[in-house]
Amino acid sequence: MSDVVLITGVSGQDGSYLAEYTAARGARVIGTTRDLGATPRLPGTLSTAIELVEWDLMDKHHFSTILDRYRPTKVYNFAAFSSGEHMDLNPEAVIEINGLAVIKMLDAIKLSGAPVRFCQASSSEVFAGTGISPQSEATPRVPRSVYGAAKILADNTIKLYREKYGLFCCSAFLFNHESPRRGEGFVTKKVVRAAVQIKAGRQKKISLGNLSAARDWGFAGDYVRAMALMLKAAVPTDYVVATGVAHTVANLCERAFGALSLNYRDYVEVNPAFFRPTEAAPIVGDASRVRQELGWEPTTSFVELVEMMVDAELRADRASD
Ligand code: G4F
Repeated sequence: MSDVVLITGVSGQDGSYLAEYTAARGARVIGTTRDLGATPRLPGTLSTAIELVEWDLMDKHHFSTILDRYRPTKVYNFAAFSSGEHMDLNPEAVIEINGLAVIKMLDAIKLSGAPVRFCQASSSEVFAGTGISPQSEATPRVPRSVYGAAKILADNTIKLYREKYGLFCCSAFLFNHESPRRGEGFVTKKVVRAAVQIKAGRQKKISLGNLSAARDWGFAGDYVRAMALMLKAAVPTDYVVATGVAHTVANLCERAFGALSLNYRDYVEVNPAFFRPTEAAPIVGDASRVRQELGWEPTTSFVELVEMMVDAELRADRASD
């Protein structure tokens, strides 16, 4: 029997990569969206490869009817507030969407009695206050934002439903993962876009926060592949998905501007308005477990990722001329 894959947040970066990955492997792909009329254009050939269905994440009854109607074999949850800059704004909405909505989905799956496999896009933000680095599955979850607290609520409920009710459900602790499809609120896209605009002579400077802030940046396409492996595994398990290598925002600037033969020091200004409180310890993942147990490997290095983003930005810029 071929897979029927249901993806929430399908129009976002991760949802669209996973939709492409699973559709290319013969799955019927159903993507949920809150408002069909307002759904952004899907990248590439996705608009013809997937079926869109309208669903408000807080409506558990409607999710049950979607489960009945499409009978998915796998559900991937990417629907979330994801912007790093705004992790504490509107805390109730963040808890509802990043936490409570996950519980509603799990419970609807439990009540349906169907053998649906569920994978949650969790985050390295759950480790932000831990003080231990690198972070693995064994690292205590200590949030530093409402966003992190909501993800932990979802992760704990997933573990509970797995252990108490036998659901095949798991969390992928995704460290920062980027691509040409990244939104502008994230530092990678902000830097790459500015570098291309500066090269074209349309922008003079870019203001950034802490240039020494370090992140473990990987390619989103690699990370959704890890999630697909998690739902193919014999047993449901939570995994850290990361490259294990940290780079600073300054390294990012150096690579992005360098790819355009520019020296970032000539264009980058530091603005304290973009500073965030520093983490208790560097956010770097130890992904040994997913590598050893599922054979996952990232295929794209940090340098290749930045160059891929710069190339895509240049192409988009030329196309818009
Ligand atoms: O790109 P960012 O905004 O990503 P952040 O906050 O790490 O969040 C992302 O990764 C998390 C996984 O760890 C996800 F949970 C979350 O959903 C999202 O995907 O910031 C990256 C780093 C930070 O240290 C930030 O302080 O870049 C630093 N930074 C320095 N200047 C900046 C800026 N970040 C942004 N967005 N804008 C700046 O001007």
